[in-house]
Amino acid sequence: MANDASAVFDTLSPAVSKGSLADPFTPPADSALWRKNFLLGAATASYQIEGAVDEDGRLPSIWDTFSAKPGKVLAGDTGAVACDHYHRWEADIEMLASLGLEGYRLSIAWPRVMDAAGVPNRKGLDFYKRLLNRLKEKGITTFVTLYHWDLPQHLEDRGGWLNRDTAYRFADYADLMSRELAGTVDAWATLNEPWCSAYLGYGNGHHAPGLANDRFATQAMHHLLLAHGLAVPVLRANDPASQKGIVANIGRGTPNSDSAADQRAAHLFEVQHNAWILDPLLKGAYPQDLFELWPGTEPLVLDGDMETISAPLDFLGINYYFRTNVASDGAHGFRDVPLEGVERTQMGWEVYPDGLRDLLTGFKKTYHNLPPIYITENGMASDDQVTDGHVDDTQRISFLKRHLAAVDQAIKAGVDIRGYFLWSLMDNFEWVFGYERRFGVVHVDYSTQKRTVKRSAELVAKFLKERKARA
Ligand code: IFM
Repeated sequence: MANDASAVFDTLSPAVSKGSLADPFTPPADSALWRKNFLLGAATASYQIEGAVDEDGRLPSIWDTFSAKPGKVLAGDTGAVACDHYHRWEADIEMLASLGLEGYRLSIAWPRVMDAAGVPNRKGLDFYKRLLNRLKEKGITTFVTLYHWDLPQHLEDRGGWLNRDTAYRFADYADLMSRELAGTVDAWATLNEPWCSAYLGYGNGHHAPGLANDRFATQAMHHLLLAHGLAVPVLRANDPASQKGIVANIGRGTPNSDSAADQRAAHLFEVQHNAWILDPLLKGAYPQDLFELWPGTEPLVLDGDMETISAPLDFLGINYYFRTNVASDGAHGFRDVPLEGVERTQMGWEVYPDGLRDLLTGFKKTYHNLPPIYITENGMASDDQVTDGHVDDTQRISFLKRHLAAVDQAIKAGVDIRGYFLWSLMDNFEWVFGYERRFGVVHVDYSTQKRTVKRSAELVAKFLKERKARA
């Protein structure tokens, strides 16, 4: 669904809109990206942009608690203000539309819309209603994620994702949201990146709630996937016209040598990052190799759980960022062996577009029931500065071009990929890295909240305008 914001394009950098700058972004003429129905949008998440953590009845989330603990987040940053999107949402939607972006992926803050007894919080619900209605008025396709890591703290106080009951509370939350928001959401994603919630949150403790135990990680994952499986039929019943799916981050692991041990290490890396989530969803079983890596960590699974988890999906969201080069650790697992002389981003992550193509084509072979795919996140952080009112994010432009070429190659190899969302619409709270790492295609000055469209966004806008003109 395209929106009509071409007039605003003319307010962008004059050099780009007049075509006097070289265009290092526009895909080649034979790229699938030129297809009008290939959705090109941008993504954000509630805790990373909204701020207003104490307003209108919002309850604390595990990220409020975690980021308040000394030493957990770089520079002691928290999401208390973030991009102040809760107050600036109208201007932010204007900006999104002005770029001609056709899709917007956002998430709902669970602690903003429901209290501990499950009673709806009208003020919180109204915020999302206004936002989604405005997006619909603008003709923007809406992808709504129900859980992008901001678990209500009161649920964590009762065990969080280690407690099976949290999965049932999630289904209640999905019920409320889909009854309230039906008709304004084109696609529902239950969870964002359960790998991060389970492993970083409960396995190594780097993320909220900060627990570190492999057994916790596998049990938390099971309850997260169960929550997803319980929510899907609820969403189908309440909002039949929308698509239902889930978003997984995927990782490419490559072997450091041809040795059988290193090949096995790379396989185990991908089992831990990809198959741990995709096998239960698409095959109805956990990969047994996972328990070779983490012996004795099999989760408690009740009768019927795997059927619930593996109910058919309308789409699978894929988030991809980098690859990891690994070697055998000499025991059951793998260890990272960072490659020298490769291109990296501000995160230190290797730029490796082929990994996206190779994983997607591999999934098509592995999963015969692979649903249509949206790339729900892809992008990079760079230390962007505003100079004379402009941000020249050269590395990001090249990164996006190369990753979109990888998507095009996967489509040509037969993978059904329907769209791509830039991560992120604007710089935001990058979890444990706070505000230092800038992933946006729009720069945010956190002292003034001024937004400055980066050159990458100008070029995406220029391409979308050309595509629209040709349609
Ligand atoms: O910022 C995150 C996002 O919340 C989830 N996917 C990865 C992004 C970059 O780290």
